[in-house]
Amino acid sequence: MSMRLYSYWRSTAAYRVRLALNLKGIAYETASVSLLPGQADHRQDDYRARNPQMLVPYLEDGEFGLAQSQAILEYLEETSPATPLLPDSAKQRAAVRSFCNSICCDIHPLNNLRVLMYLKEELDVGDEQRGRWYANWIHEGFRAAEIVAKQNCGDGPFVFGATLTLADCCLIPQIYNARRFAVALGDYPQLVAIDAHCNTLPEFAAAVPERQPDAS
Ligand SMILES: N[C@@H](CCC(=O)N[C@@H](CS)C(=O)NCC(=O)O)C(=O)O
Repeated sequence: MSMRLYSYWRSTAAYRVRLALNLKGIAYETASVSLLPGQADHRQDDYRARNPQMLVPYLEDGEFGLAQSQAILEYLEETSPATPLLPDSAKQRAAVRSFCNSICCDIHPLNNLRVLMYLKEELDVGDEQRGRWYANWIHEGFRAAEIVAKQNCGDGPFVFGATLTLADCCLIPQIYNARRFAVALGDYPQLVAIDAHCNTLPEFAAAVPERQPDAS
């Protein structure tokens, strides 16, 4: 039985999981969960029964269900090791996870939909200031990611050199998201070059939000 990914086409966190599934050649079906404010499927009872956090992605592998993209990536890595997305050595694996955390723990949660909605609806923060909030956390995170990528990329083309890892699966969706919110990326030539290369690969092309069945 193929896996089922509860996903929204523009979800940055679901995009990470799509990349890992594609790179590992794992067949899956998409169950669309709209995050659009008027619809908010993720806040309905049936989805909440699956994932009490009311966030996407959520992966079902038969009877087994799992929330949190980082846990899902690790699960896929352990259960489908034939195309590894973590390096052999413990030190390199830790370095890849460290890079992933810098994006997934320290950029993305601050700019998540519910945070932006809270700023707007509860704290009455205007569009211009919310844009500044958004860009600030991207720049803060990408300034560091650019340095770490430069230290590790060598001749590239990936964050950790010649080998594609989970670092690329976490970086590319965050760059997509930054562009969507019109954040200038001129200070991050290394990150932009990695993104350009990754997007030439079919597994990345197939994961872009606009190519998903629920894209609108
Ligand atoms: N730490 C979670 C974050 C998941 C997450 O924040 N998903 C977003 C979409 S990228 C979401 O469902 N947002 C709904 C909301 O903010 O209400 C993960 O990595 O899976």
